Amino acid sequence: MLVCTPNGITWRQICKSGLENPDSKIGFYAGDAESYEIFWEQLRSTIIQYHQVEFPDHLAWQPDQNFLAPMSTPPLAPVRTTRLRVARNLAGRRFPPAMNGVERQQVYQLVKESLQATPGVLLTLDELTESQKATLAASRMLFDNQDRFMASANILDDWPIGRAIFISADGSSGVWINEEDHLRIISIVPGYNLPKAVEAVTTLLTALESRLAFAWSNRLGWLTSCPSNLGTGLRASVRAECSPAEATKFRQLGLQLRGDQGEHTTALGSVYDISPQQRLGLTEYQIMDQLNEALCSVFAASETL
Ligand code: DAR
Repeated sequence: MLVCTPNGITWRQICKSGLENPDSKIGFYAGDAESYEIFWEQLRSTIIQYHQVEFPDHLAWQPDQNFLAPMSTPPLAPVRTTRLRVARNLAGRRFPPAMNGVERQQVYQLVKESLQATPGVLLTLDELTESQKATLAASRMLFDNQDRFMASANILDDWPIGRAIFISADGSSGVWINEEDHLRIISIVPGYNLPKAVEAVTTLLTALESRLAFAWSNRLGWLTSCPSNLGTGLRASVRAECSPAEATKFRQLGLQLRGDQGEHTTALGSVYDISPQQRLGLTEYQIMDQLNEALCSVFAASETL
């Protein structure tokens, strides 16, 4: 008898992207919250290995509910921008890998209503002018349908139905609607400034969570399409200029270095996107502290040379 979740999600659907893209790091995308329960034994080892956490099954881990405690960060000349990204999915709904066009439109409408009182502009991707696309791309707030891993996972199906971008009035933050998750809450601030990025992200997240319920499990925290974002759903990163020796030091400290143009890109010249990999089993503050410690130790050390 074919095993599937109450929403009809099968193991083959969860594995589809990894089967079609052997170079995947994870290879799985959950189609709903129940995927992590029904297929827990199949997913458990990947989650433990990626996040370097252990799961005594009786241990219910609770993320830090006060989200992000501001922290003071010193000026670091090599850092061009600071970015925080929080992933959330709406409770009780299928996730982007398993949605149809009607469901994607429904999520868009729910999020649109929840942001009505928040100063900013909401743009649907099917209405963007070339000029708006260029402006969003320049501020790294535009998303597209070019990721082959997500295409294989059916995350890009029905494109561009239900896809939209909310930009805050001051332009420092935004919300991607129906990208890899229902919500990606993003702040990008100039230079090295985690407190300002924290303030921008929490303003939007507070507005959203006052009207919407997010998919959560006591074992895994906030539930995301990709297991790599489970737990806090937080990716804290900087774009920074660093030498090959500094890049090696960051890798030795366990940080991920990506190209400057986003995931699956290589660095153009000496500008890297630098971030901790772990999102699960620690608080948002600990993730940011890990990034802050690494940046200060590597860049401060270089300044003394
Ligand atoms: N293509 C997936 C991505 C892994 C992490 N990044 C995400 N979720 N955007 C892979 O398994 O390589």
